[in-house]
Amino acid sequence: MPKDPRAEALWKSLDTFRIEIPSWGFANTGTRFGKFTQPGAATSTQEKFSDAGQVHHFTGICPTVAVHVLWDFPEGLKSANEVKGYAAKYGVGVGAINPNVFEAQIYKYGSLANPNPEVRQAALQHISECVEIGKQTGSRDISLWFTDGSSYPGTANIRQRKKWFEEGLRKSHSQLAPSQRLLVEYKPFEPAVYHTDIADWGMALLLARAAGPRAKVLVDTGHHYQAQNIEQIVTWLLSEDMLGGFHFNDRRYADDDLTLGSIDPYQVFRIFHEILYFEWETGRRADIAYMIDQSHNLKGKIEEMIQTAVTAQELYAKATLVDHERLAGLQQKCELVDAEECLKQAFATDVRPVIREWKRSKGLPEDALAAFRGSGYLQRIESERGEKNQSAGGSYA
Ligand code: RM4
Ligand code: MN
Ligand code: MN
Repeated sequence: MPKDPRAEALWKSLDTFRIEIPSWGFANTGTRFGKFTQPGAATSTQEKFSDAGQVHHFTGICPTVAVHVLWDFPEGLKSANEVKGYAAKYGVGVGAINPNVFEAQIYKYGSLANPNPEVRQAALQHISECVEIGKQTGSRDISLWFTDGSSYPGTANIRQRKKWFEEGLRKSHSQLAPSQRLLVEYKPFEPAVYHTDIADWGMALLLARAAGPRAKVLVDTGHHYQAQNIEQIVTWLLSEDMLGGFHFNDRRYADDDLTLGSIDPYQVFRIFHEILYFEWETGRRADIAYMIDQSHNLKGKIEEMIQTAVTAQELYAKATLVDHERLAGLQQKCELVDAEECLKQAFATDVRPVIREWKRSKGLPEDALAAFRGSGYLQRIESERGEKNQSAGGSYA
């Protein structure tokens, strides 16, 4: 461990920083117009876990994999043991459980807020099965994202739908084991384009509060309007003890699901900074699940996931370099230039030498991407899966 106290703090933060990767980041994905296939894309849950295991093997910081029920658990609860087996086989754990109440035909007009009570019941039933899956896999978080909303003015009773959501989330919360949490994700648009039932952090916050004490808000960094101050949302949720986790990704226009930090690394740094500043001020660790939610349509899937994990680690490390005590004093005296410089200096510091040293001490490769490329894994899966993937893509029409 280095002697300098700031480098020591950085080192300690590297020991604790972990980020969860999504199973769906390894399968073929595309745009609204169709899927682009990759010869090495995962074609089964087992393959997704195998690929995720590679990311953890080379980075050492991605020990869990978020899963989507439906895509990864074709037989629901009955698939739980099988999925647990894949996780163990490839050296990772099962992370957040993501229910899927947006693909089946019955959800055309919504799930928990569907005017039809039978559909609301079906959605509740699915979420309750996901809670059970979580108990079996030892997953802490049930991560809820809903497409519920409407696309034309006057077509939905928005207040009534809010009540249905309160009711559904309360019932879902009542099924949690004491160790489990519900995370409520928000998104202002898409696929509903006029109104979305859970459109922003304030709505997610109110619904999480209505659901119960173990429901928190999930911030997906791609789910905001242009120019919205995301780190302010983060600070408000922290101060309300309502920030449960993140879906990290970057965006240029809308919910682009680009590689973290590819467009605006300073944004990610500012989020980490606010979290670390909160921790310094309160003397307690913020209980936040850091997760990735990206769709790698064009880049190699495993390579991009490694790139993402490495970027997250570097930006987090930079944020630990902010001198909090000095910053607090400067803020108090309204010393604007020097206060801002506290952030800018930390952001400009090259943390890679310390991270390399930390990796060496953990027996990890210094360059995760190069080590993965040199391993031959990609060539192997491309030849194994190439044929299956050839027929997987194409247009939706
Ligand atoms: C949504 C949202 C959810 C994710 C789906 C696939 O935009 O971000 O978290 O599960 O995409
Ligand atoms: Mn998301
Ligand atoms: Mn999204």
